[in-house]
Amino acid sequence: MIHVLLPAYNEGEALGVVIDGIYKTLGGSCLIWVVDDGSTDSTAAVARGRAEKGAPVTLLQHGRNRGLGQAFRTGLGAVVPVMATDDVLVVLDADDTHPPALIPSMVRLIEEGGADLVIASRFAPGGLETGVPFFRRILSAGARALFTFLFHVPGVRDYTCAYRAYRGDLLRRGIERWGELVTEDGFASSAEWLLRLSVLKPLVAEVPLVLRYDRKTTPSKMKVFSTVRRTLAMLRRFRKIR
Ligand SMILES: Nc1nc2c(ncn2[C@@H]2O[C@H](COP(=O)(O)OP(=O)(O)O)[C@@H](O)[C@H]2O)c(=O)[nH]1
Ligand SMILES: [Mg+2]
Repeated sequence: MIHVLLPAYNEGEALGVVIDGIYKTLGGSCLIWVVDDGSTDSTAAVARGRAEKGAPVTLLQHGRNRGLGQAFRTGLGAVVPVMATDDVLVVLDADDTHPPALIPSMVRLIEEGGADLVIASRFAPGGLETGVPFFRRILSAGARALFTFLFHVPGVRDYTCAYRAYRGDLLRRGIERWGELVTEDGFASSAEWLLRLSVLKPLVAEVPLVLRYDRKTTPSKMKVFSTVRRTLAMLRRFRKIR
């Protein structure tokens, strides 16, 4: 079974397209978990509408906005307990910039034993970013250099893209090791999750991601300066506890 986790905060305009793309790609072999994090737009209504039409969507909701990391924790808390060892969890943005067409190749790498963790990577050969503001490109390139320097994880080029697939067993071992895979509340949570799993020495593979930022209809929720600050603090803490 493939579980797909979509953290969504005010993604009403994009979420329907994303769910339809996933369902078209995977059909009945998936369960889609939407974490609506206190959205004030149609996000919840869109998820419910797709479920009523028969798409395998489960809606998890926070009463108020609690941040991307808390959405990941809520999602992990719901999904991991129902995952079999070789089930796969795929996480992607709900803003229609992460093409669902990559999911089958990511899942195949895990099912065929080639990987425990697969990253849709902007920095793998063939990867590309379209429409990403210059400043954001500098940031992700800078993050890549810093992470590689401090914590090089074999197989990883893209440490900050959240579009990934995880083997159920890896997630379960990670939770046994750490209690929580995610403690950060904001966007630093995604890198934290990867670093925490890295101590288990997973087999990591990347597939090239063409990040379609030019398709983004909803505003970015990333607070750039706070993300940089929190990421640096997370890295300092991780050095001490790993
Ligand atoms: N649940 C939840 N999801 C969020 C929050 N902030 C952002 N997201 C989601 O996380 C994903 C990444 O945010 P996005 O705006 O696409 O960031 P960007 O693509 O890096 O500019 C999207 O699916 C957002 O809806 C939040 O506070 N809570
Ligand atoms: Mg996005």
